Amino acid sequence: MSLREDLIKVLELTRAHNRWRRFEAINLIPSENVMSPLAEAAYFTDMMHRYAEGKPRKRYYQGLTYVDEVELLVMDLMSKLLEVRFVEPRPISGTVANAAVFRVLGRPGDKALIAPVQAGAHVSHTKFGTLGALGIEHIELPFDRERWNVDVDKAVKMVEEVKPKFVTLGGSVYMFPHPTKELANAAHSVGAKLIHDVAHVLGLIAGKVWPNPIHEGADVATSSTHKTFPGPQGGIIFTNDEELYKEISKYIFPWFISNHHLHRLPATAVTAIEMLEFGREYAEQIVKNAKAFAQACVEEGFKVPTEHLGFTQSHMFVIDVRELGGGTKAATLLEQANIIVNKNLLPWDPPEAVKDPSGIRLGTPEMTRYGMKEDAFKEIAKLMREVLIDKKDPQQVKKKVIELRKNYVEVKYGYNIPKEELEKTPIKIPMLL
Ligand code: DSN
Repeated sequence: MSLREDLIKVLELTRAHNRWRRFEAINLIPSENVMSPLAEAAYFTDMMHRYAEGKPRKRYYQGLTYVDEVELLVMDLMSKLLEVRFVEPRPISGTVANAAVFRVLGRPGDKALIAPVQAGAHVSHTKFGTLGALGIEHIELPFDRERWNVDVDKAVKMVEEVKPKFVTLGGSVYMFPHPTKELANAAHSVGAKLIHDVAHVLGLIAGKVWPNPIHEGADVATSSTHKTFPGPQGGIIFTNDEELYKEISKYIFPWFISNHHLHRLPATAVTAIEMLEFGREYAEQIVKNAKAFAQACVEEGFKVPTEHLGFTQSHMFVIDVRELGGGTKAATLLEQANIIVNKNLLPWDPPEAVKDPSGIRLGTPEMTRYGMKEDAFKEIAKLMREVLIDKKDPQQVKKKVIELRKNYVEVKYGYNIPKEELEKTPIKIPMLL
């Protein structure tokens, strides 16, 4: 192919992606979301080309007059939103946030207790990921399958016996709040720290529909900024512990980042302001939608293993699809019908089942952001039944999915670009559609 043909191809692939994911597909991946038009405009700035090592007003680079002020605003707005004293906004992802905290609190050979992998601990919490790369040993906390949560009594005993350097809660399959208070007390009694990774539920915490672990005794929380909190992809650390904050801030640069991808900052600030204004309404609707969607899935004939617990208190739930051919087949067929979900390990799966696990994981944040309410999610449950239970041709169901999606293309609970901003901007860069 000529360079010209390559150029046309890359632009066409990008267009095809944008059209598919913005206008034609229903995205149910619980770790994804979309920014508002104003946050997107604030993301696409010259800051993406600049460097800023160090902290605001104490940089190793010049040219950061405005970046410094924006970064300070992000810290201030996120502190207000999360009702904490200290926010470190420089990690470029949740995994980098975890790496920095794990490294400050642990050394090679130390032990950490984590939520069980099959029950949703993030790979960065484990010996297979960041914790392992730091040489820290992972030991899984006992899990109560009936309650779909960490088994508190056994976990407290384990903390007292193992005496780890830290305990990590939170994860990626996260329907019910983990027992932060009890494990913080246990950790503190043996001189350990409690880290809570709230990546999945940051927007729910901001909207006051999920407990804030820092208010429940966790020493430090880590997160990404693009799941239920609908900001740009990035990471964040927050705490009320001044000493710990200073230690983390001292080491995150140069240990884990040099530049921290500055174009994230204005978009994160816009999203924080949106969440201060609309966050409660948005978070409440996310959870209402998740409960109604899970209930509708059961009514359509799917197995939701947390039905006896009221399905979920968060933005997500899982379906056991073993009898429908397994997670890989189910997720593939749904994708052919333009319904995007994850395949996911369920608690009884061995780790090697990761390529074809028992479950699929579904979440409501993105489609709620596009304005879907409970009735729309009931429609989605019906369309999923047509594909997976009635075994209809996914290509036929896809037509109905596209029709449904047409009604939900504008981002709600966020800001549009004000007309006067559009008129005064000298740079006009449309998304390729
Ligand atoms: N947390 C992962 C997920 O839940 O999809 C992404 O890092």
